[in-house]
Amino acid sequence: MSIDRRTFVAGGLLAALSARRLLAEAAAPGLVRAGGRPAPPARASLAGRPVPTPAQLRWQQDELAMFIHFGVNTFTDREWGDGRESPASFAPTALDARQWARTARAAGFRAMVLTAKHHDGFCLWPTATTRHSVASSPWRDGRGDLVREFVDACRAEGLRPGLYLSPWDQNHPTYGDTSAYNAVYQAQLTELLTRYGPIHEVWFDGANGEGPNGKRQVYDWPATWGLVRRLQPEAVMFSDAGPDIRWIGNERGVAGTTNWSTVRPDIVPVPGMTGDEVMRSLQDGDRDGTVWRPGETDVSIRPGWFYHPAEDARVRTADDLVSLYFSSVGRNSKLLLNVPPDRRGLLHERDVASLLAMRARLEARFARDLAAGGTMRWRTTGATTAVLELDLPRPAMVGIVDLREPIALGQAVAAHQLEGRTADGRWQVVSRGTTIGYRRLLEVPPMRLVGLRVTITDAVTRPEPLHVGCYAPA
Ligand code: FUL
Repeated sequence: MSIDRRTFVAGGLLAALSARRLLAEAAAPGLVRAGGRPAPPARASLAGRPVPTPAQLRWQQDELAMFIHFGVNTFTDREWGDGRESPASFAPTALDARQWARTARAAGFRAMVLTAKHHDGFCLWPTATTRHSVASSPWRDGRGDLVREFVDACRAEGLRPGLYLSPWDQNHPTYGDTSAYNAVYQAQLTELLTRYGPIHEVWFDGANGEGPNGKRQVYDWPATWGLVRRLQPEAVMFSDAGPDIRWIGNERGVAGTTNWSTVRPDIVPVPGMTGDEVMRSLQDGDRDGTVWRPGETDVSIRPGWFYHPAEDARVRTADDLVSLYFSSVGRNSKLLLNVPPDRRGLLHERDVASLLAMRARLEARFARDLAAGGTMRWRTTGATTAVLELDLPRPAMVGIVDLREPIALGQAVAAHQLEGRTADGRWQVVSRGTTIGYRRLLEVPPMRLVGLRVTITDAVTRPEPLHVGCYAPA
């Protein structure tokens, strides 16, 4: 049921202490500061390399965001509507955005993104730009505002809210009449970004199909991005071309094993481009990138993005979800996991069960850092090489190694090797890899170890001390 959008879219030494403080902040439960002041910008950077803004850093540290696809498609059993749906079809019987947010929070998510409008053009808020919205539906007698309920639920549960506004609109009569529709689209964005308080992420896809009048629309990305910056300077904007967060290049939930948060903006200047070099840059980023634009991995818990009763038996298992976590968060990305509400307007029991089981598994896996209390030695061995040696406080079976760079200063490591030391004092190579970034989770063959060594064999600039965590095998 899932549609691959590419088939459619046309077109000095930082003390180890401060690294640890950065990580402690990442883990701090008080992280969500909706409406709070932004942290001061990162002062230092690695030899002039790009660094994240405070908003990009927060976005990454959230690790897990829940994507909510909900709208007329939920009721017509389609993935893409065509804009001719009757607003009367939008009739959830027991909608409770708080249940979405409660589930998200209980499952360890820290943000949520709602489809305020999908390609069919139906708006989930009462907009002045069209009658094709919840205001014409039977839900809450036409007085409902789902964006409001969503944002309120996020805030009540301490989650950062985000909104997806599809530029492709198969309902609006002006679509295809370029400047008229661009004005409508900007008016919609303005409503969304001025009525509901701080919005953390604004999500743009690149789909650009025909409108009801058979005409093709030319989007004005610079104006759109400029408007978001002006109305919500602390929001991050997602699209293939960012400008803040880039698409990871597939909808399978897999980031590149090489994943730079830096990109060359000339390779993907606008959303919706295709080609090998575009896909490579989305997936891996660019070692010589001049802009900080980390990758977001969006994937659904079900085959489709919208709810279909026939897919109730095809919800991803907790094991699948844990493996998605490793292939996204564990590869310097963020996981935007779609969990579509059903026709009641609730997350389905099966999805909720998988999410909570995923959380229990992740907590069990990362319950005890076997490196805590050990001794760490960091040594630079050349202009772009270094070695980190860790003595575990006691011998332990190790199955997962968690490496992190202090990315507030940028991303440096291009190649690394991991060795484990056994009780007889021998070192054995357990893995070799490329980038590390915010977080690199390595599943290694379970071994009883007394120490670990990470050798950085290549970097774009002098690397800063890494954080290393070790966990027992699953
Ligand atoms: C794509 C859309 O075409 C899909 O329907 C879905 O919303 C996905 C997340 O983005 O561009």
